[in-house]
Amino acid sequence: MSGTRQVEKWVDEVAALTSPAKIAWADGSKAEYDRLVDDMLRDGTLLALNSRTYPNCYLHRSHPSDVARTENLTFICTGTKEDAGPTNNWMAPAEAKERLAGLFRGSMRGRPMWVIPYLMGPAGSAMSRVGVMVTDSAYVVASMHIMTRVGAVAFEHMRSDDDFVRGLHSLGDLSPDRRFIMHFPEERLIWSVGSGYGGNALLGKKCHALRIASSQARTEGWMAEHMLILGLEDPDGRVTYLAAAMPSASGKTNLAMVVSNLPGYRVWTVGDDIAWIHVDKNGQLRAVNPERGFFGVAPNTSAKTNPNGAAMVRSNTIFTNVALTPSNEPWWEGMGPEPPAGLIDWQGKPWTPGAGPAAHPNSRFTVPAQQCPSIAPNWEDPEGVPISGFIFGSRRARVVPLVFEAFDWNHGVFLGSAMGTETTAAITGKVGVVRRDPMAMIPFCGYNMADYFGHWLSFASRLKAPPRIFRVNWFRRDEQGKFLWPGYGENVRILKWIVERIRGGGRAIETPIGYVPAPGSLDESGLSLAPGAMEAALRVDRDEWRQALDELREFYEQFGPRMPAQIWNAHADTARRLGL
Ligand code: GTP
Ligand code: SPV
Ligand code: MN
Repeated sequence: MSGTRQVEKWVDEVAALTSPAKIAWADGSKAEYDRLVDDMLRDGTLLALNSRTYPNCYLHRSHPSDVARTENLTFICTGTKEDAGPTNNWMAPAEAKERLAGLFRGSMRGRPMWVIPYLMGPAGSAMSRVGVMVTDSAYVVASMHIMTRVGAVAFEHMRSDDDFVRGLHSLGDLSPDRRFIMHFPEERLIWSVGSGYGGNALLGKKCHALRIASSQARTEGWMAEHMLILGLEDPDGRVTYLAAAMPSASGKTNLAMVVSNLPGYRVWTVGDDIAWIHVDKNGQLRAVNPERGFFGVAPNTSAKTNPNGAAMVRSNTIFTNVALTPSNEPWWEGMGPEPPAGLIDWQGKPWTPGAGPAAHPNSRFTVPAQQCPSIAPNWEDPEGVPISGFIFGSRRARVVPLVFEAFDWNHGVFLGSAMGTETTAAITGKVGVVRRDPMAMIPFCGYNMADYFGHWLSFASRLKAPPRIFRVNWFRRDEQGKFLWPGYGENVRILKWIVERIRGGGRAIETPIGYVPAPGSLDESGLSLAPGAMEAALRVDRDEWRQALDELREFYEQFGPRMPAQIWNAHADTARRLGL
């Protein structure tokens, strides 16, 4: 197989740079996947797991210094620094290419180079987009098989000869000193070298479907967001679709497939990480999941916390950096059973209790979305699903109530822009530090974030009825540091209130920051919270918010005059309502 003339031309250029021993075009077939797996079992890239309890499941161990996204090595290479904005690393395109050409030159010598044509989004959808990725990693090819739609289907969706995102990837020597993840949004081009892990290397995901796509979406009038998509079915059988942005390792996968603790309610999964959202001809937002699989966090996935997640990874799954039991089964912290004797840690060494986590905190599973028991029957509908509400969630031990609703669209965009979160193991660096993460997009916005806020604001006038916007925080803690809210399956109670608000009915009280559930309006049937816990989870603390607004002012100021006036106005209105 080969693609259009433009594809072939680019592949030739790349091959001239990287000098591979041969070029293999991926067709996305099962035979090809099986061959890749066989090769990787032979050379030790994969280990076969217990074929009785985990059929067609494999374990991969990445290089110990290559276990999470490296944001400090990730760049947006626009013509001007201002177009990348103050929250992105920037390098001039010519300089970036010169530096990386040095690393790519001859990097595939003696080894095969795969060309992976892939489609992001359902077949037949006008919202879907094409990429062509080149890589020297068999693990990446197999992962792309699971995460995207690989093969001829990609070429069939090209709207012109050069309608594809170019992605060049090489493992290089895996040294963080020679690792770069470079984006050229103006050329729809990605160059990634020196990492074989996750969002650094599976270029269809963060690099294409978020960083390049967000820039493309701005030009074309749609949205590329770090959001799950779910449908909440109520006891009358009505399904309301919501999209929720939450930072990395902060609950999207869990919420997207949550098993309801409320009788009569059920959640259908459309996507767990990325949403592409368009305005249809009736002024309604419609979302598709550009991905075909889940690359989800393993630790804390259990039959208790995430029964659908636990069930779906029992076959056809590639695990990366989890621990291994003596019976060749994967194991991670929070899985449920106690660690068995003779456990092997994520680096392949014997594990002893007290020696730190056996599975890497950012260990993950890669699994076809189709295997999720709650996958929505219409998850690949080319028209997408109609979005009635947006949720912004983050990890905050303090300040942010369990749930509240924005006054209107502009206020909701302000709340999204105001998000802060405690960092997780999904990125290298310190865990648990509060940082600004507007719309959970700080690592993924391929252009100036002030312009991104402006883009969000621009939808109000294009929509018949803009979706309601909600803010959630499952992670608020009490004085002793304990979570105030049990989370997981109980989060359906919050979804229920949100859908009641959207459909009319759910009761709320007005506070300076938005509408908070009125006492008794959250369904607490069958739930026993500690006395006072609900009040504490919903409380709006004036002093904490005053400080938050100060921090926010500092964050906004770095954007200078590019910051939309509506955001500053919402900030000022909040201060005024707080009596400041
Ligand atoms: P990315 O794939 O990195 O974008 O992350 P994600 O947002 O899909 O994260 P995921 O759902 O995998 O959440 C990962 C972490 O959040 C795990 O440690 C979970 O246990 C924890 N988590 C998810 N939901 C809840 C919740 O409701 N309450 C609490 N306390 N923890 C949660
Ligand atoms: C995230 O970090 O938000 C992820 C995992 O979804 S990765 O694909 O590695 O970026
Ligand atoms: Mn993510």
